Amino acid sequence: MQSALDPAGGDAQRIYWLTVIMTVGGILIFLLVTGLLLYAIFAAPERRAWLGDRRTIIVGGLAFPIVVLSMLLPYGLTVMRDTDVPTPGALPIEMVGEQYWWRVRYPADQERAEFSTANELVVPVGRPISVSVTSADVIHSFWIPNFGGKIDMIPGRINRLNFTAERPGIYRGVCAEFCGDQHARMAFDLIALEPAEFEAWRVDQAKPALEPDLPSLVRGRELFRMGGCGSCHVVRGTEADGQFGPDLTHVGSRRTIGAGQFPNNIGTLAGWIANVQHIKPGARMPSYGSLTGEDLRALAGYLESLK
Ligand code: HEC
Ligand SMILES: [Cu+2]
Repeated sequence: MQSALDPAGGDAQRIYWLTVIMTVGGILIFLLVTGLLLYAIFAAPERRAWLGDRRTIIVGGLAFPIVVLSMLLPYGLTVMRDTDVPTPGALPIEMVGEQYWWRVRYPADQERAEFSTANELVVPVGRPISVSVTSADVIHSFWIPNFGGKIDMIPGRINRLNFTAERPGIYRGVCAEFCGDQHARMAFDLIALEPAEFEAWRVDQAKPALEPDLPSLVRGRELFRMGGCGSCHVVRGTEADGQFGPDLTHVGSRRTIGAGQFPNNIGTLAGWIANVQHIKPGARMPSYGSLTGEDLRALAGYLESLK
């Protein structure tokens, strides 16, 4: 679900009402003025004489716009003042736009270690969130329509977006600034969880990867090592420590792969590994077309087991 007309957080609500009031108000005034114009053209001269009155001019041409505009201006300024306000105690999360995916980092706090994930921004409902965004390559733009404003991700600069999710749910976010071939395939999920669920998720994500417990999964891990996947991907707890691509430590727990492109399951994982340049041409990962079907299944099975 992705809609600016279904606000799910504080700012989005305010911006939504500003849009509604401006649009409806604008339409009403447009209809009024058009009505008067038609009346002035078509009404009999004796009947429309009042239109030329001094009083009509003062009321319609002076008083009306002054009253309307001096109400709208403070309203608009108040919305602006109340929008994107940093809240003390907000949960900090960092996101980095990459061609063509999203790196998401949860910094350490007193109790928890930091960890990274990809293409999923998981937040607790009811708690203010402060997302700092930047980019690793070109300018991207971070936009979750249900949560209000979009914000540019600019290399070498940190921008912030503050919001609070009001109800649990999954909301789609997109890159809103053309950033290369696969710009249109650069999406992510904002997943708003109840606070307790969020805590459980966070504890799980901070853990190192699960040890494979089946021969086929052990084989999958071996293929991952031999294929050099670890030069671009981290799997915490193994020797794979590449920083270029998404952190795969808990890739099996994610809803989608490829920045929101495919549902996450063993079939799509295998398809991704063998054909990434076919299904997301220009993505910065090579296709591994020469793996046998059996190896591909073992490798995809291993990734899928990384919950
Ligand atoms: C040259 C660096 C590089 C190598 C080598 C590489 N990858 Fe990737 N991988 C990437 C990048 C970059 C992405 C993100 C692409 C995108 O979504 O646009 C990615 C995405 C993925 C994803 C999807 C993750 C997600 O959450 O969306 C999986 C799964 C994956 N790679 C598995 C592998 C496997 C398995 C290997 C080894 C056979 C491998 N990769 C080798 C760079 C690499
Ligand atoms: Cu982008």
